[in-house]
Amino acid sequence: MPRILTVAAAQLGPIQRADDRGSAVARMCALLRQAGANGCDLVVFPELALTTFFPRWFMEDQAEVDSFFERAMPAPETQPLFDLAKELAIGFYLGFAELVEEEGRLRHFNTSILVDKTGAIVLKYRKIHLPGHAEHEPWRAFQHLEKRYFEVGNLNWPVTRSLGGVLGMAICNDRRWPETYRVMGLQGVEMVLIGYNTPRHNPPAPEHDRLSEFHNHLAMQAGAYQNGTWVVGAAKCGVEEGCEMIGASAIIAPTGQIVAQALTQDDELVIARCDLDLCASYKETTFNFARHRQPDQYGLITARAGAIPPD
Ligand code: CDT
Repeated sequence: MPRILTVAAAQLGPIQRADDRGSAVARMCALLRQAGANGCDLVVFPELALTTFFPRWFMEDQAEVDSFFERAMPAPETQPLFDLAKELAIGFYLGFAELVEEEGRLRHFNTSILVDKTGAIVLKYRKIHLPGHAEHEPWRAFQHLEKRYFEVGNLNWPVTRSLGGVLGMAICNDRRWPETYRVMGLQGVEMVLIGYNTPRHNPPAPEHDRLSEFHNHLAMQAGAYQNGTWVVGAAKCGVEEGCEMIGASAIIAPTGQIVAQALTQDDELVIARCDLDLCASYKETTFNFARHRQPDQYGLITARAGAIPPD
């Protein structure tokens, strides 16, 4: 019997600043119902799915920044999502800004959770690769202040056995880094769930803009193939507060092939029946890590962050 997980990338169109969490949750519930009608086991929502992508603004008032964060999960505004998913027996991935008291202080993380079919949170991840900058840079058309508003995640990349497979998570910019997938690959991951918010325009490198969708897929397809895993990428996209973000949500097989892809830049469900046993032939042959990897030769990867070319 193949291990089939029917998965939906639940792409969201724009969420404007004036839109409250209730309206975002209502849209996600509508997608959950569609997923239920299509026999889905798991739905992947985007990064920071409850609000507009607020790191585009420089804010000096910490209370204003904190208004975009969740102090509890679930909370009254998000409880309907948990209730409906449980009623439909669907698991889900949700990205949100997490404000938590830890080590005796308030901490801010860009977080995702995996909720199983019973409504229990079974895995939490805090984004490690925070892109952008920490100070106001007025020359930009818009800011990307993730390095200001979030701390680097402190949970590494955990994976868990859930929904019949070995599942892991990453968030947006993480998908561009091979280390993200490899750390989970070394734990036998069979499906990596990724939510993202990717502005088309990258102010420091506008020459990349026309390649945005290509780079999105290139990185996720490589991660899937090189680790023998499924990858599910779910965008928040469209024109949000005047800033265009790419869609192109996709479900990628361990072969590296895209098996389903979004057609719009709006709320849309992208569905695929994923055979988790398809991972095995990659994990056991070309990417049999135990047989072929040479970790003794990879020391620089953990010893050094930036490249140092020879003299
Ligand atoms: N949200 C997020 O991580 N976005 C980044 C934008 C990179 S440009 C600063 C991404 O990698 O898609």
